[in-house]
Amino acid sequence: MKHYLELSEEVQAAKEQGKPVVALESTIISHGMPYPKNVETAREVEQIIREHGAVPATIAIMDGKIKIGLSDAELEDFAQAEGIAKVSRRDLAYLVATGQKGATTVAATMICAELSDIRTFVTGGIGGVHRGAETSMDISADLEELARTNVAVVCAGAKSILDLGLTMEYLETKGVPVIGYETDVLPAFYTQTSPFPVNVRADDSETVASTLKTKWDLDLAGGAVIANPIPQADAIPETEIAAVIDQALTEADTNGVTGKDVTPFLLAKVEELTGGKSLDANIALVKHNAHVGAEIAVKLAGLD
Ligand code: PSU
Ligand code: MN
Repeated sequence: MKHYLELSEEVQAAKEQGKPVVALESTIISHGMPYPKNVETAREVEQIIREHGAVPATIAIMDGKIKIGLSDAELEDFAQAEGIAKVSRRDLAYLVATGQKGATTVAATMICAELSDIRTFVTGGIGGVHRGAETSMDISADLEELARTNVAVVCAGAKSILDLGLTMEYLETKGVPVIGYETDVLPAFYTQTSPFPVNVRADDSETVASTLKTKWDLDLAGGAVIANPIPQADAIPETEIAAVIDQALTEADTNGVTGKDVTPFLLAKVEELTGGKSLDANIALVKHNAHVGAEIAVKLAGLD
């Protein structure tokens, strides 16, 4: 299996020295943000992780390999190239086997992180149960992955393009801890709060790290959501974002958007309708997650 993995020199060195490594996804780069802010953000996020004592590993598929850690030129390529496949669990083998480029979602990044023994993963938001899922059955594969793969995902909750209540129910059923980082309620990506209580609250990275270590020591398989609210200064007022999301959802419906295209369509539409304000918020929250995620990875490494 290991011959499918290709670690960057930086990640390889970190592994040999027992330094903490933080995984990062590539779908957020190729399908989640426009060029050039996508690559600028990717670089800044990697830098924040280094400044907090961990090593970043952006994960993507290319040349028949699962790349764990991308070079600057590879990051630039994933940020610019058109038509890169969005890779979730079911797509992974085909993209590797055919040597095509693929950007990994939360689900696929978790799989690849676990294969390379990385336990902490930082992103913006996870996929979830879509509104109307009772008829569309559109439930992100990210949730099933959280149920089975041993990687903690540091995020700013999930966007209210989703049904956050059903998303929390699904995670509860699947036994996935949702740890609120300095919060009692699930953050809703652009806003610090939502009406939905988290599972447990942690006010420091030690508590998160020891909870994760204990979970895995007890063979409680699966990941965890570490829900870290967007900084207040970067949040978008609830009423403002709610109207935009409603319009984006209507347009997705009118245009007949389905399957894996739904989330990228909604992200781009929300950005367009807020005149780029949502993108600024998105960048700010990912950087904040990088800071918190690196601290958790450092604490976890200390416990091992
Ligand atoms: N939510 C965001 N930004 C993103 C995504 C979700 O706020 O970039 C991406 C992630 O890669 C996530 C994927 O894993 O979308 C979920 O897609 P789907 O809903 O098709 O499972
Ligand atoms: Mn979907």
